[in-house]
Amino acid sequence: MDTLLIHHKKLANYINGEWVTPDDVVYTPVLNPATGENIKEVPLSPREAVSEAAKAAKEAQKQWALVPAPQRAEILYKVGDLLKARKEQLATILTMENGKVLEEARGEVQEAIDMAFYMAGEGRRLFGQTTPSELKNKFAMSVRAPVGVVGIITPWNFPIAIATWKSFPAIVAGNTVIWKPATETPLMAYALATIFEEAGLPKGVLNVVFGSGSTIGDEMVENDEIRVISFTGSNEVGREIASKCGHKLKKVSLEMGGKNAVIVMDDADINLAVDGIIWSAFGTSGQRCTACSRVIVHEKVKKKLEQGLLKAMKNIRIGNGLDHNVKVGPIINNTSLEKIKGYIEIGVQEGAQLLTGGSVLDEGEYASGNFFVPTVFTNVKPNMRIAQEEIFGPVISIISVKNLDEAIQVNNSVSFGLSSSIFTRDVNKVFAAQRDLDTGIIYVNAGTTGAEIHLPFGGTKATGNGHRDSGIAALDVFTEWKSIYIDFSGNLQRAQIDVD
Ligand code: UN1
Repeated sequence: MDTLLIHHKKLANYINGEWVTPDDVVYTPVLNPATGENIKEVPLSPREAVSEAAKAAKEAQKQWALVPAPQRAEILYKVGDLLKARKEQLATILTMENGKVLEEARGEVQEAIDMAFYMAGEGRRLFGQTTPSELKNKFAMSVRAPVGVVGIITPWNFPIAIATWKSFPAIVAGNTVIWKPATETPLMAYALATIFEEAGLPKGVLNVVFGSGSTIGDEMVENDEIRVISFTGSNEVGREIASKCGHKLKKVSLEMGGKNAVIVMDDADINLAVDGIIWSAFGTSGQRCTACSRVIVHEKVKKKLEQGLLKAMKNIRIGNGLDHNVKVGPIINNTSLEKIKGYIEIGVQEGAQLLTGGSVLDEGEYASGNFFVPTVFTNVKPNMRIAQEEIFGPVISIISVKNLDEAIQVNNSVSFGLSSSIFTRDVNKVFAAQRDLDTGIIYVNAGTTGAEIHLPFGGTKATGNGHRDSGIAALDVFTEWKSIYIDFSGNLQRAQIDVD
């Protein structure tokens, strides 16, 4: 991989093992969100790039499915080794295109490494089931078969980790992939495709097409060669994809965010809760699907928690994520910054009290980037828009409650259901909470972020459509169950009829 990828200012698509740029294509700049610097140009490809990739992927899939799974997995082991060897370089590039601080960028690359080795292990498992038959001398089993060509659409906030949650299980299971990365963060896509190429992945197994969601995403949904769509992104876009895929009866897996809460009970370790809230609310500048954006606190400890938060927030350094002292990096782009600003106005109008933050930083060292000060609203009512809608920035709303039942009811009173957390020392509350919190991920005595790759990732209600990324559950998205009956009786045995 050339350093900083980058002898060429302009990126190309990766189709059928070739780096190709469509004729007369328009490019859009990739801006470093901390500095505003134009670091690369990415093509806005036409729909035909997807059809071309789909043809190649379909052809390649016939052979790839015949490669024994343990051999397919060998490529993932090599990908894992290469990611590991280049962790620092990849993390630096990630910070430059996405803005997250270097420590977190390293963490994200680590997720990709973990996923490579974890899914490579599946090459020697991919377990099916053997099952007794109703009939004598008859053998029954079910196996996982690849679906075919799969389309993956990934967001800018975890540009390499989320891509690996989807592409690694798809590839080890014998599918071929067309990947549309976010145009804000194409360098991680370029890097991952280059690593796959170096690891010896046959041509056509992974194809990368850069472009806008409305063109590339739409063609991926429409194209009949593509049998599965796996999407992570906004609720609005996810719903549109779901309805189009529904009409075509195309399998679709969606992960679309959250309105995640930390619950702090009156018996909690308040210092620990403060640390958990700060890390999960303001890490990645709040731009995680799993970010904490509500704090549901027992009224008896509300003041103490607020004081703890204010004290801890004094020390948060905001700035360029390449600077080791910085804890909160920039917001991805101006559109997101404006959206966050809009929610501050909404919160104030709704009558919430702004405890700290609420403003843009745009002077001096901050002049060319997109920076927003970590923000706390208090005296928030559960039904206010700031407590219901996903802001995707460093903003939390404190809501006070009288007991655990009310805390759980408030937690569950939003349309999303991704992640939640509870701080308590009471074991009975722990068990009640893990049962009653209506989210796909639950933490006890930790913030709402930090999912590990070998567990299913996803949520309930408007967060998704019942599928999961990551963990073994990801294989359900990228495989079909095939049930196989082998009759060795030599007679015609009729199921349900010839049973003694
Ligand atoms: C996301 O924000 O979409 O659990 C992914 C976490 C990370 C992944 C977040 N491991 O916060």
